[in-house]
Amino acid sequence: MNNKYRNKRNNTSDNFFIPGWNNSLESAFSAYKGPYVPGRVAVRHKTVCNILTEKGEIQAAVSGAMRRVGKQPVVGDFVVLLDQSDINSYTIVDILPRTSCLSRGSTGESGEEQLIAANIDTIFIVTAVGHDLNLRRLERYLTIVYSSGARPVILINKIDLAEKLSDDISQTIQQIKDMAGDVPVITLSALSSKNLEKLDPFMIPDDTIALIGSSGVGKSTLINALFGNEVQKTSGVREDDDKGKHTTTVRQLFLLPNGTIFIDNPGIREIQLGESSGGIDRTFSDIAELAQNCRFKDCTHRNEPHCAVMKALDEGLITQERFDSYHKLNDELAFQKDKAEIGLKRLEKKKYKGLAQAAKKYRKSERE
Ligand SMILES: Nc1nc2c(ncn2[C@@H]2O[C@H](COP(=O)(O)OP(=O)(O)OP(=O)(O)O)[C@@H](O)[C@H]2O)c(=O)[nH]1
Ligand SMILES: [Mg+2]
Ligand SMILES: [Zn+2]
Repeated sequence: MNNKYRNKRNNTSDNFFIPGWNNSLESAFSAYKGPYVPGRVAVRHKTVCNILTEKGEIQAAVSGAMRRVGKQPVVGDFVVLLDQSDINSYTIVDILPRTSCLSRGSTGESGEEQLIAANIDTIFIVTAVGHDLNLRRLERYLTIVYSSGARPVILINKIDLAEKLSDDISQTIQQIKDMAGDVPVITLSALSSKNLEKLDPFMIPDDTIALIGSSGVGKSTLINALFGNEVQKTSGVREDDDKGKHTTTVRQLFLLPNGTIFIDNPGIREIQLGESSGGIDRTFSDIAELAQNCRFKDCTHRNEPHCAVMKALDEGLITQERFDSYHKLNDELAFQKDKAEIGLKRLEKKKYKGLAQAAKKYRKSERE
């Protein structure tokens, strides 16, 4: 089938398409022979997903076979659907290979990764002038974004609140820029549209952009500003009592008229690192580079002799805060890994118990 057809953007009312569809997805999908159609997950509810297909937006649940192996689609996933539209039914039977996958680690007991969204090209890490502006928090976000495979961009919103930038704020912004290295850092105001045009280079048709950040930093306001009308509800609360209040509760995919795809996310309260080890090295590339000169290959930069990282700390080349933050994130990662292993073992035990019980039941029924 013609890939252009699936991806067409001359969106007259009966002309639907799959946002972000491309040739490699087309060839992955061509392995499916039978009554199958592709689609992209726009919203995930508890039991069903809203999916954009060439026939429009439909709802579908995940097949039993997928559930049994723990395969769960997330927003942004391209999926294969069993098309039984004659009886008004679609079932998700597979997930096409992901190019990127954003996870915020595990918050539950099981230690399983919590996937947020998939197939994202660019992630806007949104923070705002005020109490959210924090170097250490941004290091954390950068780490999970780097591990996702998407390109990070840091947005400092609500710059209108700092009409005349106080020394404090401009100093923090400079520190963020220094920390971010090659990552673009853009100050803007979603409310007054100041510097909104600086986002133009990222507004690439067929690219998918996700917004993440704390609750109340203005992610949905920014989406509305980019769309030029209200597509998302925003909170009307005052600056100082918006803490912990979540206005956006559903993760959702939007299509900008130029063809760029946006995913708005609920505010993240707590970011865990999950499997982000590669992300740490990229976020702390200064430390990773210094570490090449440590005497021991597996130097942990804590108490080993001839440690280039500790030497740089002594000489003031890296700050104590950054050094501490590096260790804190690494410790956390080690903890998460342990937890994931324990969780996995527990899960296996549970599965085994289930099997043993089933076998017992079977043997009993045999005897009867
Ligand atoms: N002064 C100022 N206020 C802003 C700006 N952008 C957003 N706000 C306000 O900040 C509040 C929160 O905005 P939202 O867009 O709902 O924040 P959010 O990040 O989507 O929050 P959650 O959906 O809870 O994650 C609202 O009252 C907005 O009007 C800005 O650039 N300047
Ligand atoms: Mg929101
Ligand atoms: Zn070292």
